[in-house]
Amino acid sequence: MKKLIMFVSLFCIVSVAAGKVSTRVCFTDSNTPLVPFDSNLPNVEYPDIMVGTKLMIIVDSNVAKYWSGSLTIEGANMDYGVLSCRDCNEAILDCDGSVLPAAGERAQVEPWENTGVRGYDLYTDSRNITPGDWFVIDYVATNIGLCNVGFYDHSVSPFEPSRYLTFSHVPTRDFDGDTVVSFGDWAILAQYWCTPFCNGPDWCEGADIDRDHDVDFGDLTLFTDYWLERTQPPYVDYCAGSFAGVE
Ligand SMILES: [Ca+2]
Ligand SMILES: [Ca+2]
Repeated sequence: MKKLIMFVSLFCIVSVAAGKVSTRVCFTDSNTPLVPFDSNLPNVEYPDIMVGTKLMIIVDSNVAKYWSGSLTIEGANMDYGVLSCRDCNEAILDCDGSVLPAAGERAQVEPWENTGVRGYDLYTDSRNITPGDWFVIDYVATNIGLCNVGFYDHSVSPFEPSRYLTFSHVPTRDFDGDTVVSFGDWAILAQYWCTPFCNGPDWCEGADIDRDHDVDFGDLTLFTDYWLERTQPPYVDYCAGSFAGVE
């Protein structure tokens, strides 16, 4: 019996270590990974990000095999986040810039949209595929709340996501809209310090971060948590190999 358990355990380890197509997420401005709370759970939840934050979702693989899948946002989730591809050729519905070299020369990223769902289908080449980063799709947080991005592996099911990537969006601290949380935003917070009459939708230019109608130490704490972070930063290349292995 003990040998059987050992064999089954070994088999499981080998299965997990076998070929795998996964996702990882990075901030667009710095290639810094956004590390999930627990990458081993079926659905991957990420720490809070500010509204306006731009991320990259990279689909990578440790095997060289043909693969197809999708990234989608559906239903009410579309009110909170938006996916986009790079260098979209609308005439042929293909996004060259979202295809990375390891996916093969003829790999494709195809945008599509139906009622209540928008997404991108991802196809590797049938040849010349190598392990590594295959595709990159951009994501931006557009509203306060949760957004579930569906990741489909068509070899598992073309109809049900293999997992959801869940992003949690909190109010921006970039009150002056210059894409970085810095002294200009600090000045706005100071301007409203101890103001007791903040109301939506303005919330004292956003300085009442916790939306409790005043600007006090609670807001200051929430503000400093994001000091010098960026929202919609300049475009940079995808985060090649910076954090392989995290789903
Ligand atoms: Ca700012
Ligand atoms: Ca407040």
